[in-house]
Amino acid sequence: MKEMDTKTTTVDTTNSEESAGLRNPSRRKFLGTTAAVGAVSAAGAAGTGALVRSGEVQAADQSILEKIHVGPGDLDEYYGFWSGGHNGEVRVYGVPSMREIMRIPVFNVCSATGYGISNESKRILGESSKFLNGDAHHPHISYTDGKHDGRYLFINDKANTRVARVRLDIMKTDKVTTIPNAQAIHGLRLQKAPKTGYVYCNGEMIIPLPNDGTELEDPKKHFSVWSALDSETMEVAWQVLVDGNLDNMDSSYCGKYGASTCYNSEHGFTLEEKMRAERDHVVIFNIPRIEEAVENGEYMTFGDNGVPVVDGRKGSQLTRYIPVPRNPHGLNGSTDGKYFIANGKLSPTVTMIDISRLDDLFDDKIEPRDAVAGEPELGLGPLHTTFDGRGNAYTTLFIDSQVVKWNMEDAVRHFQGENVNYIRQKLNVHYQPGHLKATLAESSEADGKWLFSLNKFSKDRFLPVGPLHPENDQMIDISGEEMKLVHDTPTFAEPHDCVVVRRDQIQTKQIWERDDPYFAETVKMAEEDGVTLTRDNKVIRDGNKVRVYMTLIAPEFGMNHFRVKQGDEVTVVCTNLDMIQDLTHGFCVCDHGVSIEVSPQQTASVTFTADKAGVYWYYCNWFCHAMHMEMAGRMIVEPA
Ligand code: RUQ
Ligand code: CUA
Ligand code: CA
Repeated sequence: MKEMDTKTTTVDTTNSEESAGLRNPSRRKFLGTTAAVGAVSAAGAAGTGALVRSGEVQAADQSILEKIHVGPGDLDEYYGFWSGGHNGEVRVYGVPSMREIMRIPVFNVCSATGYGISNESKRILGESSKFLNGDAHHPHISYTDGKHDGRYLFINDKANTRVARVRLDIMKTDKVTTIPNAQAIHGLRLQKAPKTGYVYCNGEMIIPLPNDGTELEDPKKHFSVWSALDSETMEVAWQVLVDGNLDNMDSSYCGKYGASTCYNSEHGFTLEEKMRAERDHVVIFNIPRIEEAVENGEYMTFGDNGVPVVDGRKGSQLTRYIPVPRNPHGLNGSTDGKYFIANGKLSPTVTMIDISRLDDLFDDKIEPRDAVAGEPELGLGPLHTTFDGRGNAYTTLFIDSQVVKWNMEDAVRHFQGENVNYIRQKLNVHYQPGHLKATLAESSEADGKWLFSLNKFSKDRFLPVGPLHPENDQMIDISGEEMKLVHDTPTFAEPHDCVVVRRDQIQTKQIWERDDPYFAETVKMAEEDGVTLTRDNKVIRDGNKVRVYMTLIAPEFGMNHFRVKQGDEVTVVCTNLDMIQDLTHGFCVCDHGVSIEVSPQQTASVTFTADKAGVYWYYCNWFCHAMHMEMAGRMIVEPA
């Protein structure tokens, strides 16, 4: 097996021939050019791209430009949900225009909406609201029968070991769970059928369990766990202890299996140790067997979190370990429900695991490697794979800076010894792609229209902005025989992954409903204070705690001033009485770090200390009316 020089993964691999072509200042980027590549049917199955890297620049054809142009006032065909990487948020794009429509704060603090500042968001973040950072990687949308149902989006936080749920009807994060017995949640996927009951997620870093200081050095005593959360309560239902770590994962459309790559079967602590073995593995999880073991009480617990942990280490009847070439990364389930595809990273191959053979594997009728249906060689640094619903797969080649289109059935035939070429085309991307995703390619409805290559480096593709460069998400037309590069979108802080669904699959509310659970706790507090939020403007003192209830109607606050004493803990509860869509107000107090969004019919609250005597203006910070600037009032703080 050909192995790449691992050093090159961290070294810039400038495609000089492309750079030369791309530095032409008169080039009209958007309207213009495709680093097009000819068809590669002539390329050998093992070809790594030399044949097709012409670097030739062609004018994109007019019909594609018409397809991606969404005129003023027109709406996009798809919603795209992009992870915001270590900026910690989710971004909503319109596809194909690639216009950013909204940002949904998840693991970050948002100055505009007050997420991480308001009491409602702090309740959602719980204990973890003390963290100001997050690292969001994998956004996934809930399912009914293998199709997206638009209820929820779930996403992981690698940095602070969390999983969050976003309600798609209001596009707000409504639950955040910190995962115990794990460190760094990475791969995350959902149960696909009959309905998303479980949210599955991977613990990436190996740790001693319990991680309480009693064990610090022995690598054989470091493990990771695979977790299943209940998607409704967002509580951890159970975990599976495994050998090695877990990287990326997917679940089968039949609902029975989960599969996860492991790049550190060695239990290594250092880079060298993690690369020592020729092969690592994919762990297959048998979900019915795991549920049965939990049911029968065959589990352990660690520390005082009480989460049942079943033993899925090598030799367990709950898991199988399928050896795959060195340090695999992405794991993608094909949309026809047939294969789990593990992407080789340090190997130029991807490994196709035949899901229909997994029953036999668990019944010990076949050996682990007998479940492999194909292992096509695609090029250097395969990281992730996506699908067009027409039998083709598309894999990113990080080192080669290419997306390779290949045919799954031809790859299987080749594996069986037939002399067929499974590679269809290699397209240069700019540069070093990680994830890629085609429209609807995480569901049984993959439609093979657009593909996004999420490239880690952008180098010369955009106006320079200093040493920190944006990433480059490239849009590729895959509707025809040939992939065609049509658009570059700069993105901030490494959006690891995205999911693109039809617009009819998402239904949102235009204004809040008064009985929304998002602010139910705050409504309860008001009731206890005898306050009717939609009517009253009132200050309630309770020792040194002061609660200020205020209504907002454009362009006025219900109170043009309120009085507190220096040192008081002040809670301001704002209720927007406007009923018109788009009429959001804000509540911002000068010099107190206080800012919250109050959308139509929403109640939002914030608590802070009035620690300085004096006059402090509060104002509406969301432009709402011709008299928006005048929408302000005074907080009068009497000296202590
Ligand atoms: S990972 S570049 Cu965090 Cu999804 Cu693969
Ligand atoms: Cu209310 Cu601006
Ligand atoms: Ca390894």
